[in-house]
Amino acid sequence: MPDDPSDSDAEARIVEGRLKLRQRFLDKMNKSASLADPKPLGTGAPNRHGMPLIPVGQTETKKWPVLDLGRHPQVPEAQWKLVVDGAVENPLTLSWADFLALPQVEDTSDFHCVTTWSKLDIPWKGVQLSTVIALARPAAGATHLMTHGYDGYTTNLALEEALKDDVLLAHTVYGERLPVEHGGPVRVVTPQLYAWKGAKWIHRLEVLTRNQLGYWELRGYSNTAHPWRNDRYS
Ligand SMILES: Nc1nc2c(c(=O)[nH]1)N[C@H]1C(S)=C(S)[C@@H](COP(=O)(O)O)O[C@H]1N2
Ligand SMILES: [Mo]
Repeated sequence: MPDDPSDSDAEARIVEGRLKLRQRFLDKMNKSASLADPKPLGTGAPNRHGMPLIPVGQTETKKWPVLDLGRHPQVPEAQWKLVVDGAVENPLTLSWADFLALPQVEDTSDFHCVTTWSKLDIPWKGVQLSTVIALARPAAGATHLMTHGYDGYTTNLALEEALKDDVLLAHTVYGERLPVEHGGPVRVVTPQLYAWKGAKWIHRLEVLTRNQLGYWELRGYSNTAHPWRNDRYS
């Protein structure tokens, strides 16, 4: 459990834990495709990370389509739980109140769906995924993360992707609570990867010591999912 949020020492420890964990993966992170690709494919002015604004094969949309397996679990905030387990020293389960007591961030980012639409400048609010992973203290051999939704959906992430600053556990969008169809109460967003890497209705973060495939990855979608390499299928 996180400490009392009114305790600023506790908050400082949480922030420090996040930075330390990020440091462990910084080298891999800086070499990852969305930060280090020498020839990113796409069009338009550089985005926040120096990549072309619209990745290759994508078209900007103003609408926000809903894409999922068709089950929209209704999880009231009072019953919502976030489990962090697997290769960690401190497995934990956060309640809604625990989650809201963690340091909150706002971040505006782009959303690239593999079905070729991109929605730009979505204003999210939530908790950095790295904050929650750091609380659980990944074991020395931890390399990947399996994210599980309440609908049974899974998707895998390398930790150097999962720990990026703009990867959020988002509970608010456009100033309102995240609607159920877009994954409320809480979803993952992965702005530097195709959007299927962000599990809606997030329920469990399972830290792994090797890569495992999630729902779409088992069905032929790419493990790495880098939009500026047209990295859609494996
Ligand atoms: N839990 C869960 N998360 C999911 C999915 C899903 O079926 N279940 N679909 C993924 C896919 S394929 C995409 S493109 C995005 C779509 O997010 P949106 O419906 O908010 O546009 O959610 C991703 N996260
Ligand atoms: Mo998708």
